[in-house]
Amino acid sequence: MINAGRIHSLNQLEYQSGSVVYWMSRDQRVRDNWALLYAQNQALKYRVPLKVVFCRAPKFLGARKQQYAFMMEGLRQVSQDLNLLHIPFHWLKGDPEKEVPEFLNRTRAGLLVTDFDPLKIKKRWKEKVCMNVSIPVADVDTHNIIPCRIASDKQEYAAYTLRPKIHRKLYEFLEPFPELKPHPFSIQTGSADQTGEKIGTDDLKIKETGDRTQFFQSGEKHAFSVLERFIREKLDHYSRDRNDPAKDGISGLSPYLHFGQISAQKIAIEVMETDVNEVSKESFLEELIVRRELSDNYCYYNNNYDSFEGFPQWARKTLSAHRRDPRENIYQWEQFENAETHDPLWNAAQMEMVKKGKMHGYIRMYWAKKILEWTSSVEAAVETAIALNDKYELDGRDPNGYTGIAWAIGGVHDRAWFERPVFGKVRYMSERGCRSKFDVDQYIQQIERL
Ligand code: FAD
Ligand code: FO1
Repeated sequence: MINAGRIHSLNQLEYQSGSVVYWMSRDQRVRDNWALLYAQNQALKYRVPLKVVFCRAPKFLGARKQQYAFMMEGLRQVSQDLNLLHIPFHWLKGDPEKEVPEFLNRTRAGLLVTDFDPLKIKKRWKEKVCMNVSIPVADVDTHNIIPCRIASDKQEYAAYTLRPKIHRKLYEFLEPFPELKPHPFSIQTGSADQTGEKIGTDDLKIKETGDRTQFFQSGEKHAFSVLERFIREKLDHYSRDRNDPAKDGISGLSPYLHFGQISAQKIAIEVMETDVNEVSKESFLEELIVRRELSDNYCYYNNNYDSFEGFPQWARKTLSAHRRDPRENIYQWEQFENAETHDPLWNAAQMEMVKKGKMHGYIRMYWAKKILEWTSSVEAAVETAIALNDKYELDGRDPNGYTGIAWAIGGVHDRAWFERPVFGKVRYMSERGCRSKFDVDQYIQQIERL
């Protein structure tokens, strides 16, 4: 059975008749997907067909071909796996606010299920869809282990205020996933939506060469092989190596988690079952569960998650007091994008993101903080960091990114430190500090060799 805490009605309408549709968006997977499981259990209850629909929006938050190519490859595998279970997968293309209601009304659907997402753009999409359909709509939080709305009913101050709330409810929600069943009620042949227009990636003009990252292979099956390799080869020394960009010590799971190709809950269950040393397990689960759910909490409860206004009062005050401090260097967009600053470490981080599509987690903190140091205003820094992050990161356009940037530049979920120019009391990071933590020259050489 599905824990009712995961299901959230978006309108007060009752089911009358018609098929059940799961509008897949954030959680692009067949296995371990509570939204899909809930949609099937409603379709079985009403003895009606179950359909899955995905609407490809143009230019989603600055996404480029690489990210679309990765996503579409994963969705192609999803559509194949669903067809094996007699669950048709429909591609829509265009503005979801228009295309989704049109699909539901045309096919006379009776119930819409979608997946929880704290981003403003998704809240807007769902509001508009609800205004244009007259059927019950529910969203299911299948991205978080503890559903975001259940973990906390307000914006949390820091990890230490959310952690106890998470740990108190973890065992209630950390349940194993039931299997999805082959669906017994299928649509009559020739009915209105049999067409289910097939959209490949041809209209995105994705070239096999430059437009696909060769560092990450997309899809649910590959996501599991990345997890298995992480558990087998890296988890044991994760707490020792996770902050060393010169080592390959982190999981590499974020692109798969971002596109929902693997469930964080499944990862947590698999990791907990291993007999790896407790310190590394705890350190990984802290990132996977507490830090990640803290990002959803920040974006869900703070509409200014992507701007200076979202920062805590103390940070806005101290950063404003230092607005007029002279900046030693000021760089323009092209100099950042092309990694042409005076700092070889920063340039290497930027090049890692551009070449691999994924910058090492530790260096993202340094990378963002230097953008604050080398732009003319805090607002320009936030805008530049978000734009670069969402343009080049495979795992970009994600609550973790907006929150990570707000942490680095605006002290969100952090505390005040000793005051200094430009940063005020926001935590500072220096190249010297990095040199005391890891082999900076080795990292730079590795990136140059990419
Ligand atoms: P691992 O260390 O193996 O972590 C496993 C998972 O735990 C990650 O996939 C992620 O889901 C979660 N996690 C780890 N660290 C964090 C964190 N600090 N905050 C929230 N969740 C975390 N993450 C993104 O997914 N997309 C982004 O666009 C993004 N931008 C960031 C920008 C800045 C300035 C900062 C400081 C952090 C950003 N992060 C972002 C968070 C973190 O750096 C990445 O999630 C992590 O590096 C992904 O690599 P991994 O899965 O190999 O990491
Ligand atoms: N979700 C959609 O429903 N439709 C899209 O066309 C779409 C494109 C897209 C491109 C890049 C990317 O990183 C994410 C994209 N997503 C899309 C949303 C994604 O699945 C996540 O829901 C959010 O980015 C994070 O919450």
